[in-house]
Amino acid sequence: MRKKIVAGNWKMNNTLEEGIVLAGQINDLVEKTELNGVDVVIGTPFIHLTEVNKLVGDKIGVAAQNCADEVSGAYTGEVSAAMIKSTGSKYVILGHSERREYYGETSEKLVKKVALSLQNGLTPIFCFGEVLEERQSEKHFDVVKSQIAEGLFHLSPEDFGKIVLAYEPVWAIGTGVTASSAQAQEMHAFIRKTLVAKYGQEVADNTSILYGGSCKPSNAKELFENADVDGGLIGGASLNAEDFMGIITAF
Ligand code: 3PY
Repeated sequence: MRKKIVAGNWKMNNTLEEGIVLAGQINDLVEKTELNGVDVVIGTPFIHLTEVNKLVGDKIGVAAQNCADEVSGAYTGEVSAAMIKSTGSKYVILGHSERREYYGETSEKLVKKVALSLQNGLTPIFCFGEVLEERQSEKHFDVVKSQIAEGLFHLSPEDFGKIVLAYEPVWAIGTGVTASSAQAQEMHAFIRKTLVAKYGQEVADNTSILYGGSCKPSNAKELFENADVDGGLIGGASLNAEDFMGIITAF
């Protein structure tokens, strides 16, 4: 089902105590705000998941930022999809460019992570996007299409319908540079057209496609007004409750 979603990605920020304070502030604001049908998600480090899930009300879903590509066993330092599910979390962010770049996250690994997430009833927020040189050399559409196809196009239409997509141009992540509203819409429309070709109009129309990359209260409205932008995956601005609310209420 296509939904409007604003999902925070805290990345590797906040001690447990700081995370509890921030989640409490976000929850208080969300509880007293009319959300106009927007689903709010907080993506925390693993150590916060249990506590944040206990603290937030029904209007907020909690996400992990990664999961293991194996079921269980001798994988020191890894956290499985089943463990994430057991904290009460509903979502898992997969394939973020920082994981692709720094932790060798390949499409092959992502296929396994997507499968384990779905088997455990988690909704993957599947990220992809081009680097600056790829955009400058006009390869950005091909790159995005391949990342989606390699990570997801083996799925049945039914399973694909459980995925949330997040287009995050790498040149806009942590740089303060945002894709213009027109650049975001152009890519999101291309993604939807790609989904129509693979899965048909109905599945494509029902897929939520989020924009990520330096989205903030000052540019969220313009981005979210686009027909094919269904919300945002928010980095830095999700670390401040009021800024995050400013984005949620931009719809
Ligand atoms: C950003 O906005 O910087 C992000 O990477 C969101 O995931």
